[in-house]
Amino acid sequence: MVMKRTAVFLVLAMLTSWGAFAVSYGLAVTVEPADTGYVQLDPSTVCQNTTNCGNKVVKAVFMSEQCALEDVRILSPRDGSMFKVGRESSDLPIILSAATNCIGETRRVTFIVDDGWETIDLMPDQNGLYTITGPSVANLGYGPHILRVAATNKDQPEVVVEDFASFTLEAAPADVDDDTNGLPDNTFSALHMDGASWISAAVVPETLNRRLTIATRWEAPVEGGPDAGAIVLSIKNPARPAQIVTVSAPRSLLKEGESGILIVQIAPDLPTLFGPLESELLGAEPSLLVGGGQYVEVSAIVSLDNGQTYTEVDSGRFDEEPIHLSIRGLDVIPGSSYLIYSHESGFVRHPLLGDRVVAWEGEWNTDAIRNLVITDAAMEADVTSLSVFAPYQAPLEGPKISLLPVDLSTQDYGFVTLGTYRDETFTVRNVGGGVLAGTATTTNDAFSVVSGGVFYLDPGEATRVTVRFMPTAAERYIGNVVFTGGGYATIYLRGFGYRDPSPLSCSGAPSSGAVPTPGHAIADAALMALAAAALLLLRSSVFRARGRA
Ligand SMILES: [Ca+2]
Repeated sequence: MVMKRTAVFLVLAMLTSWGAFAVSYGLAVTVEPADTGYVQLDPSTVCQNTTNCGNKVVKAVFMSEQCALEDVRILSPRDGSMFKVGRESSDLPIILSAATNCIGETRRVTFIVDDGWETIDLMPDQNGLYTITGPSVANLGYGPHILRVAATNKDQPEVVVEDFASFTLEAAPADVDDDTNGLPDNTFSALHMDGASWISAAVVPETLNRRLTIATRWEAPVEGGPDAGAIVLSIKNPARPAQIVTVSAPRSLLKEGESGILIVQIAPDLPTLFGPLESELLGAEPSLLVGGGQYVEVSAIVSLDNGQTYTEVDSGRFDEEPIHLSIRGLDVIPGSSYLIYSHESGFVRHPLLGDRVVAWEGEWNTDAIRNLVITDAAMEADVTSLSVFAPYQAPLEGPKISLLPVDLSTQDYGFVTLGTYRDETFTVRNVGGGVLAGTATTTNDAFSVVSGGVFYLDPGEATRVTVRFMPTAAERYIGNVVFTGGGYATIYLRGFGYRDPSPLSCSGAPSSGAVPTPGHAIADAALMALAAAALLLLRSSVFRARGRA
């Protein structure tokens, strides 16, 4: 409830002194209605000792309306939630969120789970949302649980408002996510009612990192029905304890008769989020990821027939009612230059593979980001288009070259049979701003740049440079590969030429004739072509992603 600010009367007092005598005039302040605000003296320290007041004019300043703390709402897990937990995800913590009606005047919010676990949050986000990490699924155990929340007002007298929510944890059968991509293969049928939620931590085989997913279903608000507040999803990687990503969406995003599911996925890198092949479609990253940053994919799907058919929520709805994104646990300094970028991605439903999130071609941009706020270790913004989001350092002024991995200083080619060769590939990245125009050259003829020797890199863009070692004598070779443009980088190269007594026994081709082509390269190319064809098939059978706002 918002109290009406009315009046502050009599805001002046005069304090005088003559020599050793002091006279003070008392202050009389009335705030109406009573208890809706408070008053401070300015300067606040004046005349605490009436013998040392001097000639001073003191004014009383109306500081703020005092919010009457009447309401604390548990937003996650919502009352009645049923969590389905994907396989191998039992170490995921349950994230607890609550909000009060007194944004900015709530002193603390205390969360208690099953009367045996308790913690306090003192740091709400910009929307007044208190979010903390609760016990893990394994700690809680499957079955029903009770969450209690208490909030305390900033000003005296302290008021505690309590609220309760019950929620249930359930191990999802393996066939709910048959393809193990971390999403239910049919999200609506897995989450069949309001408040049903999904969490999983799928290991991506190609990167061995975990793609964390949380999703929850909600129904459109009903005329005259209870307003259950925002839909809030928070997720945290147990391996990165400080980092919590929270996404909150207004319940009214859905129109009459609609059911919706909000989905948040996070990963430490793009190949983990989208898969190695899909992530190649994304445009070059604009800058370096902020330390402690993660990639956050947000999707919202909607159905008018209880999940029989569904599409993504039309992006135009977020213009009116943006979604709030908070990324905590970042190495940021308040007031410094950081940006949240987004890049198009989409939610698709494949008849064989099931529900999945895919990357689209495009560019990273800041078009969908509004009201970016950088606070201690956190970045928050309202977003008007759903896609993948990431926190970046502001691009540097000039181009700057960097090698990946950054600690690579020596490449040892080992023993290479005469007449054959060995290739090694290095990644060069522009970690500055502006275009980096550069070259890669070698200092010994036994080493040669066979691809990527000239590069033009936009900020954040990377390229691969392949250097071949092809010895001509049975001896030791040393050299360097030197990268120029946006500074200078070099890698020390070494290798041995080896005279094989039986020239056909090993990895290489005969020395005469065409340039040898290792057989596995052909196999790789065939696999890539197959994968690309599968991707095209996938794309042709899905609905198209949302446009940018
Ligand atoms: Ca799946």
